[in-house]
Amino acid sequence: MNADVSRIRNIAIVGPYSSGKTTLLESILFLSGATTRQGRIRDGNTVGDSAPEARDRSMGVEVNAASTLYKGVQFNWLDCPGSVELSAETYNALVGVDAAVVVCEPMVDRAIVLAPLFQFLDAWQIPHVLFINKMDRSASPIAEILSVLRPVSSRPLVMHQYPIRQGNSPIGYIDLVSETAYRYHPDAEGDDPIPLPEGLRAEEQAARHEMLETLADYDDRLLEKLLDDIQPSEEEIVLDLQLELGADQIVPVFVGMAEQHLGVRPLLDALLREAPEPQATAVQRGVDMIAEDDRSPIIQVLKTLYANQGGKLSIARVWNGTIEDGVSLGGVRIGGIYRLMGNQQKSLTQAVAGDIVALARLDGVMTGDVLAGDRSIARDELPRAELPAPMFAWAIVPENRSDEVKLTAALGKLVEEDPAVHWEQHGDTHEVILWGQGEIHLNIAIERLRRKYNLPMAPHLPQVPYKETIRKPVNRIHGRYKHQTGGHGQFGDVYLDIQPQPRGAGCDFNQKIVGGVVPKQYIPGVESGVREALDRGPLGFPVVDVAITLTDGSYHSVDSSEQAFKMAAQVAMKAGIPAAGSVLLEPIDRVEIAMPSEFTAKVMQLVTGRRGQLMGYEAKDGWPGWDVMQAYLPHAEMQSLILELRSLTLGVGTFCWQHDHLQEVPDKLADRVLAKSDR
Ligand SMILES: Nc1nc2c(ncn2[C@@H]2O[C@H](COP(=O)(O)OP(=O)(O)O)[C@@H](O)[C@H]2O)c(=O)[nH]1
Ligand SMILES: [Mg+2]
Repeated sequence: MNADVSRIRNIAIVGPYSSGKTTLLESILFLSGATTRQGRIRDGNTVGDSAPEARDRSMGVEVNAASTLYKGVQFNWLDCPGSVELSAETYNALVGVDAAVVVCEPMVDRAIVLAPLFQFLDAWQIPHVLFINKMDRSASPIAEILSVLRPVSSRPLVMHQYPIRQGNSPIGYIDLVSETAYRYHPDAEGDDPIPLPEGLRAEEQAARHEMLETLADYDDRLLEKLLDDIQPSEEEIVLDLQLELGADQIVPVFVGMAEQHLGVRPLLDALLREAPEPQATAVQRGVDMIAEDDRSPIIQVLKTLYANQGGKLSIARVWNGTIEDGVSLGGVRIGGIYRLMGNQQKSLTQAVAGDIVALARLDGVMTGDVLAGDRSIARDELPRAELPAPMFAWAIVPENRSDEVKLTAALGKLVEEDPAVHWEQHGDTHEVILWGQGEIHLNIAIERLRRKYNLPMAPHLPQVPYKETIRKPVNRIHGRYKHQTGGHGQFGDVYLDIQPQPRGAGCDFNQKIVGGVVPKQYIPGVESGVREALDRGPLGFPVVDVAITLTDGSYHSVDSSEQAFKMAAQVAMKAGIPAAGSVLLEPIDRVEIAMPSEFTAKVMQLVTGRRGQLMGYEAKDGWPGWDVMQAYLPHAEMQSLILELRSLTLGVGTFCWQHDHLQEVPDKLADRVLAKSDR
């Protein structure tokens, strides 16, 4: 094992949109000397969020990587986007870190927005601390802030610091481990120790006692000491914090104001002391770096991006071994190793196990992929984050017709950069459909297509793939095709019975010809005429669930042909299907909606208001305080469901769906659909 590994920490900065993650990273880079001036979100000059899509929105749209050296330890930071629509980007990155800093605001009314993130971190047992930022924005006592945050985390929150305020302004903190009080002093090498404020002694004691009791829940020796009223030493407490954070048993809590660099240094110092080393994570993921005999390299891609000049970069965690520039992994040659600082790159000759670096030109390699030694790309060798189910779609058309040929290649690269985007060409409507997590997500995708691949796109809601069928049987529908052109004529003549079939039965073609009135060799012509007519019924949509039987007909010994019988069948279908009473069918999806239970009643109204059929709801397994609802919803009503669901649920409601069946569209609505349809 490389000796350097213990000098590396890989830390993700995660949390809700606008909680201050990018500002925190900016402060960290400044305080550790990696940058000489602090960028500001509002000035658009931060190291993170450098992509135009991010600057335009003052919002992270993708993972930003930056590295610093702090007190001799190299920190690799991944600043992850907070928008729920971009969670896949965040989750893919979290897979490769050793710990996460969850940044949140001291909000007392929106704590629930942290729930999905905590769920992911705990499912993956990723050690994480909580940094309550923007302490200048809240006058609520820390105990009140914590009391709303606690129910959202399945792991106990352990106060590491107790804030000191003057009026409403935070001016310092008490470190509960050493019981030392500090006044913030961001410009110096550290904060200034001050005497413990007398007025806070009782609160400090209570908070410390609570911290120790929580730590003792996972440490019997500490528990015995507490029972015997023996004070544990500072080293013992630090060791417990380290072990219990490392095992994702507790969530240490810090406070501060990233924009003013307040509370950032103590956070860094605690991470330095208490955050797990890379080796621990590797073991947890099933890679044993300690095995002396196996130093063959294993890497995993956490993020893929195409730089503006078109070069592909894969941000990867080195799980094992040492990689060198130019070597091949999984049959793919590494075309450069870089350390990233926002959009700046520094070239490296090698990277050791435990590091996170950017690798250039890994063709064909996707986010989440594992590359190892001589083996081929392993897609499932190490655990990878599950992609969220697509919830929102746009149909896209190139603004310039001539760009159509470039589209497939560009969409391929787009999906490489963002595996949460899917695209398909719809079988019925032939539209190119982009699937994703919502409007923000797809807008970013469309801006990337425009900016990186010079493909301006016009998006619109996709057509609903309606179908049509018939209501009643009609028999002996006659179709005759007779044509005389020059010498050789054409003649076909058929009688068809047309019958409705149960939903889902599909379309059948049969024949009951007796005595060869339609010769065998012409029957395939009849069938193909019938099938072509079914592709597009009188309402303009594919016809489903009908049975067509060829019962009778006649032929001409010279003029008949397969083609003529095909035409005759089409004549019969054209008359027969409308006579059988055409009806419009719409796709109905089975949906499963998850939301905090305080919103369940509202979501129920949303579903019934959208012609949904509610099947019921129950507590969501493993998600305290959440419900999951089952319902059937018309696909037409699903198109913007996620937008309303989010606005009802502070953004955290989600759903997954699958097509279930087709159902008749109510008459009034059908009239409206048909009036709008340009078919
Ligand atoms: N009042 C206050 N504002 C802050 C603080 N930290 C960050 N902000 C502001 O909060 C906004 C969102 O910050 P940003 O770092 O982009 O959040 P992110 O979306 O989590 O990356 C920006 O306008 C910051 O200037 C803080 O400590 N106090
Ligand atoms: Mg950000």
